[in-house]
Amino acid sequence: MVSFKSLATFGLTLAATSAPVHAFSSYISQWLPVNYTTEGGWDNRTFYAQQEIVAAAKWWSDQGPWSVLNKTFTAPTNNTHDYLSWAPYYWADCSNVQNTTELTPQQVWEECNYVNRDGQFSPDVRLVNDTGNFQAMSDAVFYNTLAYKITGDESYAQKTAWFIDTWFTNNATFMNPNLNWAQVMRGANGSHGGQHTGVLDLHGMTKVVSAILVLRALASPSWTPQLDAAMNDWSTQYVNWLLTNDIALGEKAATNNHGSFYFSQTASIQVLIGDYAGARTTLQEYFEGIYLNQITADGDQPLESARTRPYHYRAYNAAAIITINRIADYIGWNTWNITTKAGVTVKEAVDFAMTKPAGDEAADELYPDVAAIGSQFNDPDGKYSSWLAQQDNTYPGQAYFLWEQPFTDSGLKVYISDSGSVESGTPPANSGSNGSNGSNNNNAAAALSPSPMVSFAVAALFGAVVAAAL
Ligand SMILES: *[C@@H]1O[C@H](CO)[C@@H](O)[C@H](O)[C@H]1NC(C)=O
Ligand SMILES: *[C@@H]1O[C@H](CO)[C@@H](O)[C@H](O)[C@H]1NC(C)=O
Ligand SMILES: *[C@@H]1O[C@H](CO)[C@@H](O)[C@H](O)[C@H]1NC(C)=O
Ligand SMILES: *[C@@H]1O[C@H](CO)[C@@H](O)[C@H](O)[C@H]1NC(C)=O
Ligand SMILES: *[C@@H]1O[C@H](CO)[C@@H](O)[C@H](O)[C@H]1NC(C)=O
Ligand SMILES: *[C@@H]1O[C@H](CO)[C@@H](O)[C@H](O)[C@H]1NC(C)=O
Ligand SMILES: *[C@@H]1O[C@H](CO)[C@@H](O)[C@H](O)[C@H]1NC(C)=O
Ligand SMILES: *[C@@H]1O[C@H](CO)[C@@H](O)[C@H](O)[C@H]1NC(C)=O
Ligand SMILES: *[C@@H]1O[C@H](CO)[C@@H](O)[C@H](O)[C@H]1NC(C)=O
Ligand SMILES: *[C@@H]1O[C@H](CO)[C@@H](O)[C@H](O)[C@H]1NC(C)=O
Ligand SMILES: CC(=O)N[C@H]1CO[C@H](CO)[C@@H](O)[C@@H]1O
Repeated sequence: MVSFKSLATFGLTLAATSAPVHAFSSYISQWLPVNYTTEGGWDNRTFYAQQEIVAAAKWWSDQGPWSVLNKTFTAPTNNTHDYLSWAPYYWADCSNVQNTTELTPQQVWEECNYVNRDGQFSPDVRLVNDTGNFQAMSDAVFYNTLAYKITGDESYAQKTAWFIDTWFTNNATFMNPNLNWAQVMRGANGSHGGQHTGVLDLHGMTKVVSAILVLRALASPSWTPQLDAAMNDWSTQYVNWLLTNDIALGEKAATNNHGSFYFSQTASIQVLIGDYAGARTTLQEYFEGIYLNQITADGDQPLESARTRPYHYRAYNAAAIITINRIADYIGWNTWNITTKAGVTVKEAVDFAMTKPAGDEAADELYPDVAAIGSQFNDPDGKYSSWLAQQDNTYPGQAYFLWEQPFTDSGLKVYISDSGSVESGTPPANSGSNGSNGSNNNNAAAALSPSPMVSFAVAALFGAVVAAAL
């Protein structure tokens, strides 16, 4: 039932400032096509997407590094290395407590009952923010790896290695390789233990893993043999937890997006440690298991449409399936045409999702899925590109346009603004962007870059703002 989403909404509530800020995208789920990324030589239509990626890498980097030790709370073990998160959609209802004065936060967490409000974030849930920090780390790793390839500047790879070391392997700051305390149920009637739904908190591992595969393939000096060995060691322990622990197996049994992300996360880590046979078994279990009932003949994903935020959840599960297909690609198994019981694939799931209005949900969550299907299935009649062009006339400047190729830019003109946002058209004459006025260029990355770069004044502002949330 439970998922987590929209740090955007949450961060804005808690930390809004007056400064307008550009939100760099945090994609739901990605698996970089490793050979395509490593080989480079991309079509120059991706020029602005590349610039956007470099700006995003810088923006995320300025906020790091991140560690589970950053939080001021600990799990009930008192072990500072334990990952901890609270159940996101459970709200305190203190009507069971006969209090005559305000309760302290601690009393609320212990004495009040907690009630599920699907899709709505409990206001204080990110006081324990390992979830947000992991997401930020995974995005920083993802964008910095791409920026490294784009610019050839080793400092981006150094950042990637630093962020990975700090979160996973550094002796002082590492996370224990388990999720025993994820999405903990608080309250008088809560279990105070981790729930299987919390395994979803690390679904962004696919971004980290595919980035590491790229660094390995590029033989980056920053990705040292020591770090590689330490990360393999961590991953071996963690995947063992995923494959055997009861909490993890509960998530594996989930039939909706939770199950899908269990399989994408697990298979990706098996690939990282070189266990391709294990990865294949994991993927096969998905395609012969929960996948079969996830998409109906009309392309609906009924388990997602039933939720309080159906547009988000359809895009979310489709993103998981796309990632699963890409991991299979990596180990040399083309699964894109494997059908559900109803005879359809993720293509039909995205087709269906495209027909539904976003309502008050974030419309752009679906765009990377649409581009993925368009590039993977060649978009012969321009259905996906013309839909995207209608929804977002800046899409050729969005990061995903770099790796969702081949895919047309629909002839759209874009540029990257001083703050790093993708804009439609050509830059205003006196804009600081694109070299016409270098005075506000504070982007070290651009300065170091051997390739032509826009000058970005990327503001390091309040965190939290992510366009395409989880
Ligand atoms: C790539 O496109 C950009 C933007 O249109 C242009 O400035 C640049 O010269 C192009 N580079 C090449 C190698 O064509
Ligand atoms: C989070 O922890 C890392 C590792 O100790 C540290 O370098 C970083 O400054 C911390 N971040 C914050 C915001 O405290
Ligand atoms: C954790 O610390 C608290 C407060 O000091 C203590 O009451 C509790 O017994 C400790 N838990 C464990 C598992 O050591
Ligand atoms: C009881 O505590 C809750 C939580 O602090 C608070 O919202 C509520 O107003 C309190 N009740 C009274 C009568 O003070
Ligand atoms: C906790 O109590 C609330 C209010 O009575 C109820 O709605 C909820 O289902 C309970 N949760 C659990 C896990 O029992
Ligand atoms: C790691 O930390 C532990 C305890 O904090 C210490 O005993 C051990 O020697 C450290 N290992 C390394 C390689 O620094
Ligand atoms: C990626 O490149 C490697 C090395 O050239 C090759 O062995 C592998 O088959 C390629 N993978 C895919 C999915 O094309
Ligand atoms: C699906 O199968 C068709 C027919 O064999 C093939 O042309 C197409 O390339 C396949 N799609 C993908 C994404 O592999
Ligand atoms: C260049 O940008 C700076 C900072 O935005 C601005 O103050 C200045 O007027 C601009 N100069 C020109 C020639 O546009
Ligand atoms: C949670 O972490 C993210 C990423 O570091 C940050 O942007 C966000 O502001 C944090 N949320 C809160 C409530 O601190
Ligand atoms: C389209 C365009 O004008 N691109 C330019 C942006 O700025 C960089 C660096 O100043 C130039 O190299 C690009 O040609």
